[in-house]
Amino acid sequence: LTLEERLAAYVVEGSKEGLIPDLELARAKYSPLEIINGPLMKGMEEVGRLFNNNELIVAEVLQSAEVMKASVAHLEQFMEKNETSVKGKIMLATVKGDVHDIGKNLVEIILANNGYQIVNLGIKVPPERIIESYRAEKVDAIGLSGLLVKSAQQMVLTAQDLRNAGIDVPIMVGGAALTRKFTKTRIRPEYSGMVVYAKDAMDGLDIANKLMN
Ligand code: B1M
Repeated sequence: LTLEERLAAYVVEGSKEGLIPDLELARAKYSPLEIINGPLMKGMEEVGRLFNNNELIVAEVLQSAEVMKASVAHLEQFMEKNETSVKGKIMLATVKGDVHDIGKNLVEIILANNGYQIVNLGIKVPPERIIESYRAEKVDAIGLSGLLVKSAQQMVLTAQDLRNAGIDVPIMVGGAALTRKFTKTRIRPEYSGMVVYAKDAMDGLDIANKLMN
């Protein structure tokens, strides 16, 4: 197998044996984000496909997630950091009913490395907790993540609850089940502030930079 194929295979097979040395080899050729968005994401897509075909069980997908998390944790130290002054404070949450957090945590790393203070509320976060934390933390924007189809609908409900609580700071939404169109036609009309769709973590950073300007 080529180096790239091996990296994808660690994720698919949920195996960490040899992972770090291969990540180090990859670092000679690619930036940390290129490694994550390239071969590692390719492995995750394959995991999603196999899982969908009932060729993997949840316990196996969990091991794949562990490999992805270990890779991101290793690569994080080599990511570019632009520590200027604090550009803003952003809250992140995976919406109620959803446990997927690898994407959200990647967004946290990228934003934190680029001057943002992050309040990460974790997974399965109900709207009440977002509202409560917003009041305590006074963040400049709220980021919602969700990978399940039902999470897109949960974002609509969350936006409604935030609006009803009188909150109107910009909301950034992202995650696999979401689209720009759904964001525009279904979430935006339910909120009084801005609602922006981010397709990946770098897009999230671009959006945050625009919002804070
Ligand atoms: Co689950 N899962 N999972 N899963 N899982 C998916 C999402 C699924 C598509 C797999 C499939 O069937 N093909 C499917 C959803 C189906 C649907 O709703 N249409 C699915 C399912 C069904 C489930 C369960 C219901 C399975 C079960 O129990 N029977 C269950 C759900 C439990 C729940 O949430 N209540 C479940 C559980 C799990 C694990 C726990 C085993 C594990 C998660 C571990 C964890 O996160 N700690 C897991 C995994 C790993 C996946 C797949 C394989 C990979 C997700 C991932 O981490 N990708 C996934 C299939 C897939 O996506 N290919 C799948 C890598 C990550 C970096 O990408 O999160 O997309 P992603 O983030 C991207 C962008 O989306 C964006 O930036 C990131 C990249 O830069 N982004 C944002 C994300 N959030 C953002 C927020 C932003 C901005 C950008 O601003 C705020």
